Amino acid sequence: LEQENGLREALENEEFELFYQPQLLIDTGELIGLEALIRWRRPGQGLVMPSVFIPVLEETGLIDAVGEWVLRAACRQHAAWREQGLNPPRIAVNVSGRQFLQAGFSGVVSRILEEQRMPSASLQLEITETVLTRDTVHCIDILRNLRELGLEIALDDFGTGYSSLSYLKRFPIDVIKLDRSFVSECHLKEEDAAICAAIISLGRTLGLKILAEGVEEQAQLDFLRREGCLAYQGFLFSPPRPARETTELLNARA
Ligand code: G
Ligand code: G
Ligand code: MN
Ligand code: NA
Repeated sequence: LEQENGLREALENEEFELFYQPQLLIDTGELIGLEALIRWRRPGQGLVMPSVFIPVLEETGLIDAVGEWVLRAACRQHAAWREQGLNPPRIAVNVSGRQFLQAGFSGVVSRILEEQRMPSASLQLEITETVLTRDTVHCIDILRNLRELGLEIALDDFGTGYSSLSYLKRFPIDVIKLDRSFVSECHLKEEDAAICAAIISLGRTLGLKILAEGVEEQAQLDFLRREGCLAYQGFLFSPPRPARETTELLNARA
């Protein structure tokens, strides 16, 4: 309960903050996206990472309100960058399972897009594959509604859940995010290389974009390029950084 009250106050006192991690095309290095990742700047305690508080937000239901804050904050930041003439790329926002399945979620998204004058094609929502295993017919419905708004859907942490591959054909999605657990040793272990290659190949066949997560080394990037992976993010190019530093990156590229 103490944690819950702390998080409620964090929302009221605007202690949450978004960091942004660049996403790049593997072939050209073009900046194609920024993943928004929440942080809690807790007075006297420094930066608290989402793995610590997202589970509490989920358990208490506060994730609906915080998730809405994240969406609005990301769209507002995109608007600020547009107004500065920085030609910002698409922003990817993580959506938790509970938030995704909440009644009226696509209505919330639609309202925020309008309110922030966000070009819907500039927003991507990341859903983990585990969420989609619950009530598939209902999930497909929600995904359709969201895509009708004009935004993109990415399947986060792909390969780590229990969904069958046939889901890929049934779900209206745009992007597969190849989980970092496979990428981290794709240049060293034959098994991981095979899994990455198979996911990339399957995704390409189905007409999906593939983005590799957690790329830390040039050798990983070289492997992914050879296999035909479209895009990547990871410490090799940049960790998630605060908005101000991301503005500098956009300025340097403008
Ligand atoms: O940055 P990192 O430690 O930055 O993020 C850890 C995890 O927290 C990621 O797997 C991500 O899915 C989750 N996460 C980060 N930001 C958000 C957010 O705004 N909403 C939700 N639901 N999850 C997030
Ligand atoms: O939503 P998702 O689970 O993809 O969240 C991304 C997480 O991965 C964040 O915690 C982010 O800080 C982390 N991350 C991003 N790039 C790298 C990387 O190159 N290496 C590692 N170990 N973690 C990364
Ligand atoms: Mn993510
Ligand atoms: Na991920």
